[in-house]
Amino acid sequence: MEIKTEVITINDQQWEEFTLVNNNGMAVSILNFGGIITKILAPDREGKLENVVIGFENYEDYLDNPGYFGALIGRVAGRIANSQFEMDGKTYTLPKNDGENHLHGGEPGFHKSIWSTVPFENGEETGLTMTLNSPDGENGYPGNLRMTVTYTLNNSNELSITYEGLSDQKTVLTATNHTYFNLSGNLQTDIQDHEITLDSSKFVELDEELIPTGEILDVDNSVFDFRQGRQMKDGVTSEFKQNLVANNGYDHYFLFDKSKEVSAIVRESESGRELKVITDQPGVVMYTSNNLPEGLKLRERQSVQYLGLCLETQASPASIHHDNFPSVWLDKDEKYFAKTTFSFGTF
Ligand code: G6D
Repeated sequence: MEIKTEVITINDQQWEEFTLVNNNGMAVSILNFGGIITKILAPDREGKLENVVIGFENYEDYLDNPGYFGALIGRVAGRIANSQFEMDGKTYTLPKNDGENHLHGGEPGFHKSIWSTVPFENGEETGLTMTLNSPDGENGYPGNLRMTVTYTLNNSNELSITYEGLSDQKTVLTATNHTYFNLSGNLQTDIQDHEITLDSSKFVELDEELIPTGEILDVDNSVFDFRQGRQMKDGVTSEFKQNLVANNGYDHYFLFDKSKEVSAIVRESESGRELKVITDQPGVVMYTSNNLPEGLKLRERQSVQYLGLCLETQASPASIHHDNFPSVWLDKDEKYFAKTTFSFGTF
């Protein structure tokens, strides 16, 4: 196990990039800025290590990062309708950064904050402990919130992300990571041929603004049924309204049936790479980069639509305005805990 550290000067800020390397040569690079995963080197079926995530060529581009590449997201990942919510008789108003709605915690949010970062390693794993204090009222959210995110890489090629939070007032919180995976290696192809399996029989219906309508739909007999595996491109060619509102793809919260230990599997047949997702979270937003801005200068190429697959494990912001959704409410002094493991293998 090894940790390499590099100082990167961006304008007047000094960022640090930590690269975690395990005994198989798998490497994960992470910035203290936004907790951003900038690169993951994972083996193909021949053992060839290639990058499997979207990342910028020039790090100053992470200052804008309209696609939230690789970033920690919070306080609330996803959209909050009308950028406000009621809590105990009081209305809280959040910044409108997505039309009339609030997206991904607002600015600066977790994705543009400098996290205090302490690397660690022992024989079997290496990682980073990252902490952030978000003051009461930041972006309109109640409560002084202390967040701790731990990235851990072990020698089984598993990258785990653990999120812990504690607020001195009742608040809302559901954090995630917004990495765009592409198992082809060095972004050689887009993700339309990736095969996805989800342990999910239900998903959340969206309106034209990508706001949950309050309805939970069955996946049966639709291109939202990933229980037996399905190629992502089915959502691109689909004429189903829910794929059309997402701009010809997926951008939806899937509720896990929790019938299997592994909640999601992604496979790419040319390379033989396989990614398994094990999580304690009740669901996942699967986003197939339908709205990825084109022409951004990435490490290997320019960005194009459908270049990466996001698996944002989390609870559902729909629970703020509707009953029967996985809750994002967090009581005063209640411990928030979430853990997701991304396990890289081959088939
Ligand atoms: C788009 O609708 C999508 C979001 O789900 C995604 O997180 C964001 O781009 C990066 O707004």
